[in-house]
Amino acid sequence: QKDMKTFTLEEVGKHDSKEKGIWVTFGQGVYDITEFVDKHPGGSSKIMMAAGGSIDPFWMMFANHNTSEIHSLLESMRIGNISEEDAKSNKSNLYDPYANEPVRHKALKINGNKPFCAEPSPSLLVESFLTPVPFFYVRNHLPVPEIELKDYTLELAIEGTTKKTLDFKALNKYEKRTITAAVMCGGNRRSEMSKVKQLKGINWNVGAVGNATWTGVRLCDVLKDLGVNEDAFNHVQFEGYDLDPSGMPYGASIPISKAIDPRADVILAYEMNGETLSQDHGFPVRVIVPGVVGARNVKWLSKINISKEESQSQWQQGDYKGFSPSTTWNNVDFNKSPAIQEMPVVSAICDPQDTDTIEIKNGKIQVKGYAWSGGGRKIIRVDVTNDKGKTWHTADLTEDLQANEGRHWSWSLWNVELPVDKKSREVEIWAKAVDSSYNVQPESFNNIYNIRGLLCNAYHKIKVQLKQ
Ligand code: MTE
Ligand code: MO
Repeated sequence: QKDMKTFTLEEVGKHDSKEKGIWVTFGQGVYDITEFVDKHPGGSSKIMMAAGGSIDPFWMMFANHNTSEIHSLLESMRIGNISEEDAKSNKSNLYDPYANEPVRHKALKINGNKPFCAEPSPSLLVESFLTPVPFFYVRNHLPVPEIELKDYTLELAIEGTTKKTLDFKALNKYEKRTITAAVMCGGNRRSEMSKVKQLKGINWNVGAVGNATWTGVRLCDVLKDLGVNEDAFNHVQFEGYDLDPSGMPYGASIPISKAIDPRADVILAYEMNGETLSQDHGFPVRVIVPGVVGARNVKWLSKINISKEESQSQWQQGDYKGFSPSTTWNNVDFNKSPAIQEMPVVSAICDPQDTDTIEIKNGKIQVKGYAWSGGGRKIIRVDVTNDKGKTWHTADLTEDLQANEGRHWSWSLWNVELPVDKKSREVEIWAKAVDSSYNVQPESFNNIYNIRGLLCNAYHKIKVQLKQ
């Protein structure tokens, strides 16, 4: 590296397009990333923000780049150096956008720090029907924005043109509503799918889900007041107050049919489990779209835009989509898959956990978990086996008894006693849930594998040791 060519920042800056070549700096290194841009897992538009400049602040913000694989990938594209002085002046512009993040509970297992991503342990998860806020998983894509209630505004726009701006008080004029709903990340249980083949994404165990009450106002009431002609538009877009280094907010959208349907229970929530929304979960206002993948439940809501188009954000267009198991990063076309909205049926065994050693009581073992399906579909049964499907035992369910037909937004907790052979040292346990459309989980991850590790809903299979 020492004997490589030295470039000035000005020279690097000229290389900011496909035609002129795309160069970036990192530390003192200069890299030609022209060929790599289209293969960037975070989307080409994201990496292009750094074209001709330093990627250091981006990697500070998206600290998941800090792995040896990614560093050596970058080094393979190195073409030279900038001078030591230039590297220093680049560095002095850096500040840590994560310096003021909220304090989190120690029980959360951290899957990523910048942005913060964490989940509770499986056994803690099924201790209560409503997930206590400190134990509710956190999935942030950007630094947490700091918002003062007195300064909070929510912009309401139709096709990009602002029609109204509400402050927190104005929002509270709408009728107060409470729903109980689970929120689940599209990548929940990814760690199991990743055993099939390498994939990209946070290595979630089974805890990227939680169940809570959400209090706020109904989106359909706010939209009605706005006077939206629902036949003229197709999507309702949301933006958050969390911004990337170029000032682009987190964004997502849902179909307008969902947004205006009073029975879809879409809520602009300001309370979670009866308390003011916490900073990590979207203070002061987030949207809860029950039955729909977590990514559309936009936190720190800044803007609602009624549009003919979906959100154009990276998270709607270039992420949170499913693919064939044969799709690779070289041939993937994100335009060909629709954005994930309603989630498929899923279940997980939470207690015991894989590799645990457990006790037999009266010839039986106790098994607990959760099950959930998207679109308001009720969990009608959870089947559990410890002989690879020769015998299925039906679990007892704890569910939201108040939920109406087609509006089963909560998860169901389940427990079952399985008879075991006293002589066996190890048992393998499988669980699968059935929803009210008689959808069932696929048996294995092999044939639902996808490069982003989303929609990980195969049977949950664990092995435990029996105490002799
Ligand atoms: N909203 C904003 N503004 N920014 C985000 O990064 N993450 C989304 C969604 N809403 C996100 C967001 C994703 S991918 C998920 S899974 C859920 O929030 C997580 O919600 P939670 O952190 O409250 O559990
Ligand atoms: Mo997510």
